[in-house]
Amino acid sequence: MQEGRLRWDTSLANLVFSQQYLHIATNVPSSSVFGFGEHQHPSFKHNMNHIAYGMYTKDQSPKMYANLYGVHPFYMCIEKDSNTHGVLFLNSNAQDVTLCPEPSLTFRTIGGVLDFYIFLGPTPENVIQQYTETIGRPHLPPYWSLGYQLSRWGYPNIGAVEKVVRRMEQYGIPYDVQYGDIDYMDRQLDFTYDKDNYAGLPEFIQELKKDGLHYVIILDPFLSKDQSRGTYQPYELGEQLGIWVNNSDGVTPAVGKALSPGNSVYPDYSNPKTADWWTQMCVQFHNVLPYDGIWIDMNEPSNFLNGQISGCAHNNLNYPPYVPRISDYSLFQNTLCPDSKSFLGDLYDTHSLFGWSEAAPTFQAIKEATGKRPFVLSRSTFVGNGKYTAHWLGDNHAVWEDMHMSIIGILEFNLFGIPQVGADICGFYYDTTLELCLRWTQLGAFYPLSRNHNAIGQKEQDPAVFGIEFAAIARSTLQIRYSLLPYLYTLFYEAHAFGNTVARGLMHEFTADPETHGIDTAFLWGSALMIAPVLQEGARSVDVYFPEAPWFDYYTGDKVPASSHNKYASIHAPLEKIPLFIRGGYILPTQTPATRTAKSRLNPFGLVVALDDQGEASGSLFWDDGESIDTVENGIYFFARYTYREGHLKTSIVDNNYRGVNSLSYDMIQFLGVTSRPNGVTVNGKSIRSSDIHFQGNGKLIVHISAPLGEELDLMLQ
Ligand code: MIG
Repeated sequence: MQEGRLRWDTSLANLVFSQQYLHIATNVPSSSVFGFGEHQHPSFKHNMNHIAYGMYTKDQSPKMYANLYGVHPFYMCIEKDSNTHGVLFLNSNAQDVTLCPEPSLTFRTIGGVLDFYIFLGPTPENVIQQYTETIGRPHLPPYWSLGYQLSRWGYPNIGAVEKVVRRMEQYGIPYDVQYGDIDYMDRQLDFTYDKDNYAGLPEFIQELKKDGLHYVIILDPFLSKDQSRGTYQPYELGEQLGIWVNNSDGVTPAVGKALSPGNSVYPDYSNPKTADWWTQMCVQFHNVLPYDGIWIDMNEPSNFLNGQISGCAHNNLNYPPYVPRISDYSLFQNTLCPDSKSFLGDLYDTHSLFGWSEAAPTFQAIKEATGKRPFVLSRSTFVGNGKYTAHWLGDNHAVWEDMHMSIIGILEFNLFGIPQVGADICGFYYDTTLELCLRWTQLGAFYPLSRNHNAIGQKEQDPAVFGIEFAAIARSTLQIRYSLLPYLYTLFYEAHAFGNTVARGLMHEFTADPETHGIDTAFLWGSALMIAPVLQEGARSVDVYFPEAPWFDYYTGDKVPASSHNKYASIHAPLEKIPLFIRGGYILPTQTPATRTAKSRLNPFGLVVALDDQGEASGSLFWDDGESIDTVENGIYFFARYTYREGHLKTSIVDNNYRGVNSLSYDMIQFLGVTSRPNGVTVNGKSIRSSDIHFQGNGKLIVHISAPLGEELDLMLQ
């Protein structure tokens, strides 16, 4: 980091600091600016041509430039010398930021204080490590939640779910999680299930579990207040406790209209009493429906009315003098009135914290109910949500453009410290098409959160519904995901322990190459795996940019020729293939896939050793039981570091406190970029039979071995 470099120069405009209008503007050192959320916009690297983004949580299907479900006033800027810094504006009021070509940023908010944090990097990864150190590191997800997930709104009954489970099985498509959307509920009432259409749901969930599947249920943050007395305990108890968001009088509950029948009240999760009640309701409901995880939806909070039933009064909170550039310039469109009262203050100040405040009590509830590591999927998020939840990008459309947008969203949420993120694979609204859904399944196999979901009324779009050819492609692509899960899980460990991103833009790794700043059609898992999906209908090739580094084709092991470096090369991508590349210098742990992670976790491990130009590589593996609470904090895990140099692959076991490794072994080591066939290979001093050594002319060498995972491996190429 250079001394005396100016990253924030606020001499641009006057500072305004008043009760309901705060304004500060700054020049920034370059126009390579990333972040601010949650929005859909056409490029990861922001357009600085007078673009304004509002930030105020809103139930709104992704729409260009509009404020969406979450609020993240955080950006990262790559300076001219490629040092990178990040800035958080910690403020929960409705606000906007305007990006201008000077380059400059203008922040306007309508409350709170000007509370800025600057993270000096100097690398993009360092920035996110420092940012998440401040706001809370992402939780370690349960291993099963890294498996493939299936959902839809509109399974009419349990039989429809059964049918999907069966055809997934029939085609052997890897799959770990089934969701229950609001269809499972009795009239969309939280903490109930439909005893007609979903009769036997508890037993059904038990059956799924026996089969290694997990079941995640949706819950909405509103409770119907209009059920007959004595029939809806969650509401009655909450009413007794007085835990709802209140009207401006601070006493009477704010009443809106949402999914459930009648009118609804909203739990005020910022009140510790509400948090306790919610946790208790979720725990109690687990005795009825043995769910594994919880999906919290509509927590912006969403309301089908604009404000309360009685409307919003004409005052400074509901109609502030300056309304930021948010949709419809309204603070109460499809939500409660800003003058409503929460425990922490007026919704005017706390509105965008609603979903965030629901996260910790839901996380806690799953811990208590299951005794296992929680999985919470939240639609609304704020700064710090990653500590408790995953996120999906909301109600997208089954159109090609939204596939591209999903990459941008995923990269952004990795900047926001919520690395377990994905978009609805194949699209939520509209009927998908076979080719779109196929390409999206391929891309979605590499979302950190890989979930196919769609809306009621749309056609079925699970990967088993399109017939045998589609199913075969989905199977083989998801098998790649499953075989790489040990690598992905290790990245999640690094995110949890050190704050690294999981999915990252090429610019994180090749910051000095300005071409990478603008790339959002390809992305990386960690440092070592590049994913370059087909994003266009009819395309059978992808133009892939190869930054200066050794790259190997994942499928063949062929080395990308140096003549293709620092430029775009056309890569063949027939329907059955998503282009993938492994970066030289890295070692990736793998495992033989299975249709469930419960099974794949017992399979033999492998290593992919991709050599750099010096013939060296390194990597690591984090492993634990995948589901216990706080394994990292309690040190109950296995961690190995791998290095390869001068023909010598070595493991050093750094932590060895997970007994489960004792029944696991390595069965294959793959080398990429080997210059010639070795004369022999030894493992821990013993020679490997030559029939177990396969060398391909392109530098790919496969060695079949049998060695315990829990012991240090010492492999020599002679
Ligand atoms: O009014 O639960 O974004 O994923 O399927 C719609 C039904 C409420 C919105 C979510 C979507 C979910 C749907 N929900």
